[in-house]
Order: sequence, then C-alpha cells, then structure tokens
Amino acid sequence: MSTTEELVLLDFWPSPFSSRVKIALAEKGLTYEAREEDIFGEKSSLLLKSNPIYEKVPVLLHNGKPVVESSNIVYYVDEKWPSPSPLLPDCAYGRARARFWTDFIDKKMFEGGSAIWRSKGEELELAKTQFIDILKKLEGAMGDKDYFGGDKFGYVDVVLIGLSSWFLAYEKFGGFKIDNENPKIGAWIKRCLTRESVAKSLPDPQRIYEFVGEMRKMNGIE
Ligand code: GS8
Repeated sequence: MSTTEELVLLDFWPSPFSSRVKIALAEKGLTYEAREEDIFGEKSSLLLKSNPIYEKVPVLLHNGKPVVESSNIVYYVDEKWPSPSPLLPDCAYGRARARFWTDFIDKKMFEGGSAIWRSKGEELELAKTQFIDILKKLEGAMGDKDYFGGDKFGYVDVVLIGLSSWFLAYEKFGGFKIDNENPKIGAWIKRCLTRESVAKSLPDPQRIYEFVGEMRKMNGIE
C-alpha cells in the first residue's frame, strides 16, 4: 500500500461485523490501525462523527474518509484493492448472487443466533430450529462447491465466516452441534480456518462464549 494511504478501523473485539473487515483487509495484505470502541459505554466522538446514522462499529476510515456497514466496507475494500485476487466474481450474475446471499445473511444470521442465547424453553427450541434451517439454506447455496462463489474463497465466504466465532456460543446455549446438523457448513468453516487471513482475524470462540454468558447474566437470562 502506498505510504500516503492510512487505514483506521473503529473496532469492538467480539464484533462479527468487524471480523469481516479484518479478514478482507488481511486478504488484501493491507495494514491498519484498530481502535477499540467502548460500545456499551461512551463511544468516541470519532465514531459518532463517522457513523452518525447508526453509531455502530465497524467503521473503516480510509485517509480519514469513513466507510460504514461491514458488507459495504468489504465491497469497498475489494473494489479499491482488487489485487492480489478479487473477492467478488467478475460476472454480473455471480455478483448478483453474492449480493443476494449477503443480504440473506445480514437479515437472518446474527438475529437468528441472538434468538438462541436470549431464550429458554419452547422459544429456544424454535430459535434453534430456525437457525439450523438458515444454515441448511446456506448449504443449499454452496452446493457441492468448496466455497460460496466456487473453488476459491470469496465475498460471501468473508461475510459468513466473520460471524462464525459466535457459533460455539449458539451451540452451547442451544444444545446442538453444527457438525451434526449442518455438516457441510461445519466442513466449510474448517476449510476457511486454514486461511491465515481468517485464522488471525477471528476472535477466540471460547472468549465469545464467555462474553455471551456475561450478556445473558446482564439480560437476566440465568
Ligand atoms: C451491524 C454492526 C453492529 O451491530 C454492520 O456493520 O454490518 N449492520 C451492521 N455493530 C454493533 C457491535 S457488533 O454487534 C455496535 O456497534 N453496536 C453499538 C450500538 O448498537 O449502539
């Protein structure tokens, strides 16, 4: 990267959305400064100024200019730095498919997972069934390919694998195993984790499990 370029990530370590951005930046071999935000306490004035609409992380500041919303940030990074290898496919149809599944993941996955750790009893059973069904739909989208876009790690992989460090918490609080219910996704996660960009960018799932345990206590769930 040219020395005139500066990349700053407004971050929160457990954020599955920040993880996406970290993976995309690592895929492009870009270095950046991560600044941890206190999202439950006082957010920095830089965050409030950079993302006045949602006041959420992640925000990527490129030479001081903010880009917000994680899937949009990954898109920006890919357009701005197409090498060493673009994350989005070149054909319009492939790109439309990638945007469709990204939208599906954004609408369903984090909320679906939160419904598991936030509930108990019958509600929990329903949340678990729905989450497994979301993953089944994603398995259908992947088909017999190694990755969502084909034989190489791409945009939808970044978007989904970013969320995967939370899966252990969903499994433990939900009492199920993704490897049993959604073996294709289980195998895909292991495949993605062999990439350095992914392995070094994701938080430890055990730490996320403990963090979610704290949130359950804060919400009076146990
Ligand atoms: C979600 C970001 C988000 O929820 C994206 O970037 O993709 N659609 C957005 N960020 C959370 C932290 S991770 O759960 C956040 O910043 N929350 C602060 C708040 O809600 O005030």
